[in-house]
Amino acid sequence: TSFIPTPCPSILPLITTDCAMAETADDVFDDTYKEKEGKPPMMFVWRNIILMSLLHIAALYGLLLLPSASPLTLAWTAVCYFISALGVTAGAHRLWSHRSYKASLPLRVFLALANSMAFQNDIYEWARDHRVHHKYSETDADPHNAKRGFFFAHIGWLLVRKHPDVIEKGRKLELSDLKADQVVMFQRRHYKLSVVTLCFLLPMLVPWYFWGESLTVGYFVPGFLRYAVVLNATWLVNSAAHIWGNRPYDKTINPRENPMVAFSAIGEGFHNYHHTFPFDYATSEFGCKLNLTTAFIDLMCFMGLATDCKRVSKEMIIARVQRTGDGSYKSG
Ligand code: ST9
Ligand code: ZN
Ligand code: ZN
Repeated sequence: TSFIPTPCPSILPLITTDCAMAETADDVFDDTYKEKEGKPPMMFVWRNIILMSLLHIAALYGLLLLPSASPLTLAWTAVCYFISALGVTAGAHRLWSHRSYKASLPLRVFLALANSMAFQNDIYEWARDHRVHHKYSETDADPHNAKRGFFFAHIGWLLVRKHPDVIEKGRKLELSDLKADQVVMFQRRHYKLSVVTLCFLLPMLVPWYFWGESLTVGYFVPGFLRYAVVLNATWLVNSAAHIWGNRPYDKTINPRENPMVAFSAIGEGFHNYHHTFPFDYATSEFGCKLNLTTAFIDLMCFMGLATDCKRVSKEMIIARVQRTGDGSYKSG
């Protein structure tokens, strides 16, 4: 594995060595930022409140339609869940936000298409918000600051205007790697069309065309229900995994190890580890355990489509556990 060692801007001398392997330094916590005095007004975005409510009503209707869906449609729904989840986990998160491995062009194209199926903002915007989340975690400059409570971290942050510090700090991030990636920029240019096609039309039309499923079931089950479940599984990483769980690697930060979240988010709930070592491609010490995304990236490496997976050494983990862990560490 080859690294381009980047000087870590982190302030804690203790963790400087831990992030010397990082390829982007802008996902490392910066404790020089000081929140401004006073609370800015909470400005509701009614369009989003209405659309998110309608989405969840449509998803509930999809739940009611589940008994009338054919087994093939249910299997297709699971396939759509897995593909769209990978577009977020292996794509927007581990590849584009953290640069924790390298992906060939065909894999990047697949991940960008899968990402549009997940409809969670385009990759550029997602990665920019995510880097600012790591760098200013749980401050006013964090888009889904978990100190503002479960609801805000889960969905509330998408229903109000952003705190001005999110935008101010986000504008200073180093994003040249994203701007230089033609796949990322192509997806951004054609985002709306790609979402309509991949998040809604494709999931609905495949069951209708290939095995005669009704368009209604196709629209509400692999369409809206799957979309809403993937969204909520993702949001649980920001809410539940910042609130409930152990902190074996760093007890001074809020993100936690939460196996339930890891299960639903195909490997992304080991959040205390991930915020401690954001450049690790597995986002967990334990490889593929509860971590289908790591299994997928390993498969891509085996097929020659991915390389340079970054990993933290056991010695570095143990040293960190002894220095900052909460005492709950289990090595397996
Ligand atoms: C969704 C995203 O759900 C989910 C992300 C979750 C992340 C999870 C991370 C956890 C770890 C990974 C786990 C993965 C697990 C996956 C499991 C799968 C099973 N920096 O945005 P605007 C600029 S999306 C720099 O309008 P407002 C911006 O460029 C769901 N600049 O802010 C613009 O400038 P200009 C569907 C920034 O007005 C200006 O500011 N989508 C930044 O405050 C205004 O931008 C939605 O629901 C930044 N960070 O509105 C849509 N941010 O004008 C949601 C902004 O120059 N979004 N700027 O271009 C919105 O409607 C709005 O963004 C808003 C805020 C209402 C929330
Ligand atoms: Zn991350
Ligand atoms: Zn987090």
